[in-house]
Amino acid sequence: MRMVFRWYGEGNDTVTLDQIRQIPGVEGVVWALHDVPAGEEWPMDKIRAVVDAANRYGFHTEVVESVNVHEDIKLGLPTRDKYIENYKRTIEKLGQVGVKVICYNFMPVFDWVRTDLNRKNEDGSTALFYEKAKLENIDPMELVEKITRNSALTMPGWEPERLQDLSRLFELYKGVTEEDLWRNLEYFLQEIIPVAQRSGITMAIHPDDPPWSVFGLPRIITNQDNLRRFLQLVDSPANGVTLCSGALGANPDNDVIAMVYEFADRVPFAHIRNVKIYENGDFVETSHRTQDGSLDIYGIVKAYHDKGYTGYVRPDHGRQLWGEQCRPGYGLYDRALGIMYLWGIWDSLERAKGEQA
Ligand code: CS2
Ligand code: MN
Repeated sequence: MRMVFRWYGEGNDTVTLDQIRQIPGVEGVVWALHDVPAGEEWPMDKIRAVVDAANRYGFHTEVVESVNVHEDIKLGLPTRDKYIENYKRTIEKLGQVGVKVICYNFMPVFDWVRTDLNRKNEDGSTALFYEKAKLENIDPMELVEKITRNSALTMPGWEPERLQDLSRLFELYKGVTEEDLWRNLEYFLQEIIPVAQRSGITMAIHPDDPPWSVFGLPRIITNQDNLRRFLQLVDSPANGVTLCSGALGANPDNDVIAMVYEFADRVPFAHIRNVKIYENGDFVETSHRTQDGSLDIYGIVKAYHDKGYTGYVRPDHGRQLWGEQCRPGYGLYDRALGIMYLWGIWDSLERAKGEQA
């Protein structure tokens, strides 16, 4: 596995490249132009500025997360074609600077959804929390206000321009079924995958987080059967998945280990983190260790190892520890601890394999 670390860019992250450099075994940063609205073409000078900044610290910039998809594409509106053209131009430019993987998602309106960004754990740390009953009873607008109020830095997926239009978007999604969303996704893939392939890039869709419908909006990248269907929509090596254990694993019916065994060859990028699921359907993000949550992180890493995985891996979200002031989920400490746990498992498996041989 090739370890990478999400970095939001100069002035947009409390974590610096200088700090990331001190985490063992991190070879690259996962980045994006967070200030370019979804649908617009990424300007080359801004792309180069991030690449240069990362390179100065010895990091590569081969993984981008995310190039966001404009809602008109997900809705299948006639205006989608101009946004798809912009998306293609961005893919080509990223190919020119050596990007290998582009992570994106196809969730209507919202990206990830939680009800609490600073849930206090017993040990005094805080974490992202999803309270099922609360989500079912909260008005989406209220949730947006709460989420944006609780984070000084913009949360990915909760960019103001994406959300200012909320009621209009909900209106547009009325009557859009899961099958409509599948059709719109297929249309998008048929357009962009050949461009990605020519550019030396694998597109890697991020699963829906949580992997079920929220606020009555359709969601389709939610389970093993749907991932299989997704990969067959355009059966090309340039059409892949960002297998996010924490997103998929929030549904106890999802067997993430089985998904790794089935799809590893089409997973250029893996997010590995743990969640603790409660009986009432709530879940909280925990430290990476298997014992600390509901997911068998050891088993997941072993599955990648068994498959001879050579793709990129990042610890996903972490808790906020030791009073760290940071973007919720994206502090330095817990993600660094997560990396060391993942390396611990990986190195032990490597050593054991060497001894057997
Ligand atoms: C998620 C998403 O993995 C994550 O960090 O919280 O924000 C993810 O970045 C997007 O869904 C990918 O497009
Ligand atoms: Mn993820």
